[in-house]
Amino acid sequence: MNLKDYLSAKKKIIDIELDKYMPKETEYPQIIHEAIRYSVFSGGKRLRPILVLASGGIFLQDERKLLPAACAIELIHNYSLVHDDLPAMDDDEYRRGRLTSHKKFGEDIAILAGDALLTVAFEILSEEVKDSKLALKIINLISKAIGTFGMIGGQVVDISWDKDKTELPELEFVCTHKTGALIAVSLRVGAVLSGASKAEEDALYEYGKLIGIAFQITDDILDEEQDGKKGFNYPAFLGVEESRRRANDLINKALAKLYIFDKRADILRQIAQFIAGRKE
Ligand code: GRG
Repeated sequence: MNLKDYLSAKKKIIDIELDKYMPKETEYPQIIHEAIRYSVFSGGKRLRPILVLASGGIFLQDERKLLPAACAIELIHNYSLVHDDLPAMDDDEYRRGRLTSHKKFGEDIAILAGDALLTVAFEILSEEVKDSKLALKIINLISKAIGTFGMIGGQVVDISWDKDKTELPELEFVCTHKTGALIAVSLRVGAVLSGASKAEEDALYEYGKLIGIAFQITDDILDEEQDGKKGFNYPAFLGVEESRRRANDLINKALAKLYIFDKRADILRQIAQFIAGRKE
């Protein structure tokens, strides 16, 4: 299957599954259910859950075992975007081409919608990963990836850096933690759920870390090239050309991590190439 077909087929499966987990808009108190559905079903690429499926898909034919965790990770991603858009953080008016949650529902509901998305993710993990030992392991891995030594830590450094003092290592920290940690754990979760060996799990996790940084660098390049947004990002430090070179270098290193796998990892190889060349 080519990558475009794979991505669109998996996105459909994930959307159907997410719909099952999200309370209906008619459920009381309606406003919060409307707000969480508004953010979740607004056209995200579903990259992280697709990475869970692609990683686990190396070892498993039946992806039903992977879907709850894949959805939980997507919900966590959506929580992070809703909170990141708030006036206290990035203060963004639009996301995925529509009003951000706080612009549409007010700040109070947007904060609660983010909280609800994070909470429901752990509800899903604790209920739907049927092997309780595995569930505990996955919950632990994800909590670490999104906590103060992971995504939240990256966000803290991102919002608190000083224009005149920021150096490249801080930018790298933001990149690996804010963006990379959730991407990397997606690969790891797929591996753990599907019974990969420790060496296989480690290889996939390393691949995830590398594509996670490359993903952020290409995001920065797109911001600069398409939206003219200037910020403390890779193009600002290194220029567009060097940033692109760095992203390609990371992708090559990520591809090298997959050498232990046969053609069942081809989708991950294609995803890595896609990240390097992405235009959205
Ligand atoms: C608020 C705790 C907290 C954390 C926020 C991830 C994050 C941390 C903020 C997002 C800021 C941002 C836009 C970072 C750039 C990289 C990135 C994560 C882009 C969005 O991910 P995509 O492109 O989004 O996968 P879609 O819309 O496809 O789901």
